[in-house]
Amino acid sequence: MKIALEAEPAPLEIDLARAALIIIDMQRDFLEAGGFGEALGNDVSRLAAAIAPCRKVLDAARHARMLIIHTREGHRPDLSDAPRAKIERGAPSMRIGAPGPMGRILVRGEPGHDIIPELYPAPGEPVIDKPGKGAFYQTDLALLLQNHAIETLVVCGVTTEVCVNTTVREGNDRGLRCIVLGDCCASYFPHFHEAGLAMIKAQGGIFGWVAKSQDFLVALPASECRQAIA
Ligand code: TIU
Repeated sequence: MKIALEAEPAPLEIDLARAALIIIDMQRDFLEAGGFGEALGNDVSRLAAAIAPCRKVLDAARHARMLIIHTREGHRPDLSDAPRAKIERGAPSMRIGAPGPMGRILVRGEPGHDIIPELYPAPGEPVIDKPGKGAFYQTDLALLLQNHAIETLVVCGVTTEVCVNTTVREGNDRGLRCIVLGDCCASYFPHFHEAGLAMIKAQGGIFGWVAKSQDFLVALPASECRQAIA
């Protein structure tokens, strides 16, 4: 089923059977106090605005039976997949792997590494554990999208200018149509959020499109699109 979506720089049509919702790094480490985001000196409360819109989009996408993919940034407990240049930043007590109130910072399996309860993956929804900022780097995301014949990514998550932007740029270069739902993304820096969205949609949509979650929700059919088309 094809839907028409209001977006910038221009409206577009999406084949929902070939579209996936990808929710980037909505992890406790970024959104809650005591995690990686705070260790980097950020006000983590700035990310809270994205949670409710993401939840609405997640519910609607589940209802419409879209493919839904979650990502988490983090590293193996022995940090063998974390570059030294990434670890050796900031005060030693606040670095990746250091113990914090939610376990070791940005380490897989620790409470802080997991996705916030409001957006927790349902059974069967793939979770991509990524060592970098981009969701394609050193993961099987491209293979998974290829096997599902996905050509469009609807992108939500944090932070707008870091992992969301990096993933959109990676996806765009791989031939994917990337649509970022702006109000489902957030940054520790409001002006970076705005700039991050502006960069995507500038120059005729140089990396992709930016849309409002409400416009996506209105465009989605209430029916079971994936099964209807299969
Ligand atoms: N620091 C920051 O803005 N972001 C990250 O480190 N990772 C993600 O964006 N997920």
